[in-house]
Amino acid sequence: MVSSPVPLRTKKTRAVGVPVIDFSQERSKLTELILQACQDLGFFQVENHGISEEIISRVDIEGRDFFAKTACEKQRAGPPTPFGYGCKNIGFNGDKGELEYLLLEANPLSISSRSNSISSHPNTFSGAVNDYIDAVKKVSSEILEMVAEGLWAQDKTIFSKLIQDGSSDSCFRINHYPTVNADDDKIQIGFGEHSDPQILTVLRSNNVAGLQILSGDGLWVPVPPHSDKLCVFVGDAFQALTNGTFTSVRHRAVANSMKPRMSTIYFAAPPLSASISPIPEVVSIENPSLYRAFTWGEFKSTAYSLRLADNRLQLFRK
Ligand code: GA4
Repeated sequence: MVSSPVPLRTKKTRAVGVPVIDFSQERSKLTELILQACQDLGFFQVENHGISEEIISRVDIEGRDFFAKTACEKQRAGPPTPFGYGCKNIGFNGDKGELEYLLLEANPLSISSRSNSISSHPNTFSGAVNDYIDAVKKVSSEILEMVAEGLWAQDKTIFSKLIQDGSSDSCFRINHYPTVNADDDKIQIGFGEHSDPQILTVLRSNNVAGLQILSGDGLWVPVPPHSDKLCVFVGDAFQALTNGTFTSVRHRAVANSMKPRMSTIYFAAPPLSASISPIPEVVSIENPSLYRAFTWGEFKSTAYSLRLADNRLQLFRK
């Protein structure tokens, strides 16, 4: 059952709901609700996701311990080119935000080899991160399989196999937003407005507010911070794979003056060589394919050559 959407008020005083989907409910209903949320907002929260508290708390502890280190110690894991520790600089084209982060390739070998520069207990760090990634990847695959079923795809693994592939280009990020000085006149941006380039993003944060999503009518909607829920975002590649049936959701994180915020984020991506073209079930004479075929590698290089807020998928429209 979907809990009734939490009514929220933005500065424009309009109540907007963020869908919260109970993952423990019956599969056909779950599929329907996920499909609806991907179409309407490109975003939903999941409750009862089944990832154990133990897996979650181990990764939280590793993140907390890392960001508690001195600046000098943290720099040993940087700079993010693109992987490693970064502070304030985002990407390579001048974007900045009030945060520090660890950006890692989501594969066990790469995590293990990096963990020496991140933690004085590298095996504990890599074990915690790899177990978390495994768990969140499983949830992501289930979502992708339900979506494929809901779109009547012949092959229900058509999306999930892209992220399950051993050479998938998925990545993992831990963001830490320290408190900022309160300034009534303007909000301070932790991570600026953007959509994620990948297929699906799964984020979990501590109980500190900051995440906002852009609704279809142009309002920033604050996402209620619940550490026991997962936030799921449709990415640009999913928009292309579904021929625009789903829209990648624009979102941002605003800095909080009261408490530090930490989020752990898994970006589910295909292998670099995978072709991103719409599944046949979403293309017809009435709905011709919107984008020229491209590989994930091609799209990713374009994304990384642009600014955070740019609409990169637009460049691939026919
Ligand atoms: C947004 C989603 C992921 O955090 C990320 C980001 C990446 C980065 O931080 O280096 C990018 C951004 C993200 C999109 C456009 C480019 C690349 C910063 C930037 C300006 C790791 C990703 O894959 O794309």
